[in-house]
Amino acid sequence: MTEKKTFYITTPIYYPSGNPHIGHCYTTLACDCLARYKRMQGFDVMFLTGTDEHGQKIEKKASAEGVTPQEYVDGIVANFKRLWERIGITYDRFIRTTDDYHVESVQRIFKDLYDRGYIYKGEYAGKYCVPDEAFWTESQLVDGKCPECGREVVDAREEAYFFRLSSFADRIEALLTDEEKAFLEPQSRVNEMVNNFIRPGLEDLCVSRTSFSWGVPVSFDDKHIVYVWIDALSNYITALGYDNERYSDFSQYWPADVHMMAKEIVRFHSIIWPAVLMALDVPLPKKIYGHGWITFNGSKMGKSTGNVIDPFILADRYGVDALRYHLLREMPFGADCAFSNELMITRLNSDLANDLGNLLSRTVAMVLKYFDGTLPVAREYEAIDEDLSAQVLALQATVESNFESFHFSVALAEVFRVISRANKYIDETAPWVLAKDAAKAARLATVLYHLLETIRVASILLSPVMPNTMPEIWRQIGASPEMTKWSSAGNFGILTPDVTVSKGEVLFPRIDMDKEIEYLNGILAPAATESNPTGTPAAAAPGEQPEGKPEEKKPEILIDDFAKLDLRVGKVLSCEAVKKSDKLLCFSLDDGMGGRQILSGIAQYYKPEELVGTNVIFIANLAPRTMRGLVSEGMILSSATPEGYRLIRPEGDPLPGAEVS
Ligand code: ME8
Repeated sequence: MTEKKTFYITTPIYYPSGNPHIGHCYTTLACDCLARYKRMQGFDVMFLTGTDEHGQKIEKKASAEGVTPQEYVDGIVANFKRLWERIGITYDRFIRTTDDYHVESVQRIFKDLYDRGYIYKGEYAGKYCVPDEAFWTESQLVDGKCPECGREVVDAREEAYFFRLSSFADRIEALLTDEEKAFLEPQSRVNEMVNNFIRPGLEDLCVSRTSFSWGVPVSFDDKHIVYVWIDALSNYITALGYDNERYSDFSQYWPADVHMMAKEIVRFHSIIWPAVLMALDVPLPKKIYGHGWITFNGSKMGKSTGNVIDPFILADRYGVDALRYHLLREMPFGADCAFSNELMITRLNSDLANDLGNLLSRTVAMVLKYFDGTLPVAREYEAIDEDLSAQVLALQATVESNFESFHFSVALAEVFRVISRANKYIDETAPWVLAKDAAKAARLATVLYHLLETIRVASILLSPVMPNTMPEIWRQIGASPEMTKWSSAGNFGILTPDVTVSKGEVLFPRIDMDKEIEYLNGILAPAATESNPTGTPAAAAPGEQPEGKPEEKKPEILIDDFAKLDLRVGKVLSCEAVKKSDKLLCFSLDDGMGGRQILSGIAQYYKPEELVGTNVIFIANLAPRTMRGLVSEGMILSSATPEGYRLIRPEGDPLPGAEVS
C-alpha cells in the first residue's frame, strides 16, 4: 500500500493577551480551508494552531488582575478554543507554549544550540528603566524616557545569551531570493526582508531575558528566560514531537508545507526561524506566507488598538458559513483589506442569497413543479448546454490552482462566475416556456439536469469554505456522499439521470441592509462594544508585542461639534458584573437627574465593588443601546494604559450631574 501524501499547515500561535477577533479568524480560516481541501483530496493533513503564552506582557496583565499568569491565560485560551469550535475550525492539534512537553523541548533546543556553538553568553547593552526593571532599545523610548512609565532610563549592561544570527545572513538571503523555491510569498515581502533587514546587516540576536520570570528558564542557567520568539517559533516542531516524547510524528509531517501568518511577523519566520533550523540541522519549512491585515478605520484590527469586531456576534447573526465566505472572498490575499459591515452585507446578499441561493431554490422548485421532484431520463441537448458544462468542467482546476497559491478570493470569484452563468442559462433556456409543451419534456429535463450538475460541482468546490451549508445543498439536489467527493467535481454527469430532489429551507436569507447596519453600528463599531470599552482606539502597547500602525488622527471638528456632547460627573451607586459576559460591568449612577444605568466593558480591569462610591465621567446624551439584554444609557469614559483600561476621574469632589466642559 502506498502511503498517503502528507500536508502540514500551521497558523501563528496567538498571544492570549486579549480575546480573539476577526483578524485571528482570517488566518485560521484560511488554514482551515486549505486543510479541508487537502483532506478532501486525500492528503494526510496535520493542521496545527495554538497559543503563545509566555512573556512580560502576559505577566503584567495577570498581575494587574491579581491572578497568576497561568490562570490569566487559561481563561483566554478557552475563549480561543470556543471561537474555533464556533466557526468550524478543524485543527488536528492545539499547542500551548505552557504545555510541559513544549517547555522541555525548548530547553533542549536552546541547550543544543549552545552546545553547537550557535548560542553564546555575551552582554546586552541598552537603556534600562530601574523601577520597571526593563531594558529598552533606543527606538522603543518615548521622548528618551521609559515607554512604560515615562521615567528616566539609564545606560546599562546585562549578561545575556545571543544567537549567531549574523553568521546566517548569506544563507538566508540566498534562501529568500531563490525565485524557484519561492520560500517566502507574496514576493513583495521578500524585497522588504532583504532590503530592510538583511542587507543593512543582521546582528546576533539576544535570546534570553532576566527582567521577568514568566517563560521557559534556560536549563543550565535558570536566571535567564528563553526569548519568547525562540520559545514560540519552536512550537512548529515541538508539536510534532521534536525533542520530546509527547508526540512522535515529526518525521511524518516535517517539513511543514506552509506557515501562514500576517505580514508583521514575517520577519521572525523568514529570517530567525530558518536560521535556527539551519543551526539545528533541521530541514526548512517549504513555505512562509504573509497575508495582509484586516483594517478597521484605517488601522490594523488588533487587540490593543481596541477596534476589534466580535466574530461570535457575526457568526450568530449571519451564520458561520456566511462569515467564513465573506472573509475569504473579500480579502485579496496578500493585500490589506478594510472590514466594513456594509461590504459584508452587500456581499452576502449578492453572492449567497441572490446568486447561489436563488440558483438552488429556482432549480429545485422547477424540478418539483414540472416533474414532481424526479427527472425523466430522456435527454435532448443544445449547444448552450455544452457552453455551461465546459465552464463547470474547467472550474475544479481553476479553484485548485488558486487555493494552492492562497488566492482564496479569486477561487471563490471563479465559482460564483459560473454560478452567475448558470442563472443566465435559466433565462436563456426559459424552462417555464418549455414546460408548457409536453413534447419538450426531454429538453426541459436536460436543462434542469445541467443546472443540478452545476450546483453539485460548485458546492463541492465551495465546501472547504462553507462546510456547514453545502451538505444541505447536496440533500436538496439528491447527491449521495459518493457524488460529492472532491474528485467527482472534475466530472459532469454524476447525478443519476432520474435524480430526485427535495424541498429545503432558504439557505441564505436576504439581509435588510438598513436595519442591520443600524444594529451593527450600535454594537460592533468601535464605540463602546464589549470588546472595546471606551470607544476610543487605544495606542499600541509598548514592548515586545507590536500591534500595527499608529492610530490615524480623527478629522478636525469645530467647538460646536464638541458642544453637542453632554459630559457629566456621576457617582457610582452600585456596580455588578453582567451575567454571561466577561467584559461588561453594569453601573447604577447618581447622575443628579434621577439616576441611570450604564454598561461599560471594563470588567477585565476592575472589581465591581472597588468602584462603588467613586466618581466617573459619562456621556449623558448618547442614544440608549441594549447589550446582553440590558439597556445602557450613556457611556463611561476610560482610556487605555499599558496595564489596560482605566477610568477617567474628575479631581476634587464635584456633585453628581456636574457638567464637564
Ligand atoms: O504575533 N488582520 O501573536 P498575535 C489579519 N504570538 N490577521 C491578523 C490581524 C489582522 N488585523 N490581527 C491578527 C503573535 N492577525 C505571536 C505569533 S508564531 C510563532 C507567534 C493574525 O496574537 C495574523 O495571523 O499577535 C497575525 O500574524 C497574528 O494574528 C498575530 O497574532
